[in-house]
Amino acid sequence: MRRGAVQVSFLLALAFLSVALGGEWEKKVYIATVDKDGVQRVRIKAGSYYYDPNYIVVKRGIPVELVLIRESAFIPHNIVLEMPGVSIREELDPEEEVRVRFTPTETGKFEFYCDKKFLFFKSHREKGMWGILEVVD
Ligand SMILES: [Cu+2]
Repeated sequence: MRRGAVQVSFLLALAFLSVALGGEWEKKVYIATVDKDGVQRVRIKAGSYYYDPNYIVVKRGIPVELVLIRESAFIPHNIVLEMPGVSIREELDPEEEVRVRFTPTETGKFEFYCDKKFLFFKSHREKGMWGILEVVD
């Protein structure tokens, strides 16, 4: 094989590996609306290794309910979210939706993520299992 071809196949292999192993983070935006019961309800799929949506916009001062659905049966996932007045760390369940409720009191962008990690492998967060909750007025 010529040198150029070797380099191209090497790059292709790398690209394939980075997708296969995670590490891709593609922004998936969801702008929450207020349900009839006055709650901003957001359904989030949590899989290996992503949240979908992973960029959520909510309004300040209105209750938020995150409804999390774990897509993977065997790989455990959770959600961690720290923001002023809110401290969440919930394990997710492959059988049942997990609901997390809070009311954002301050505007800003706050990161949520999965803090699972297997042995010496990259953490789920490093593999792309994180997102942003943006609180606006
Ligand atoms: Cu995870």
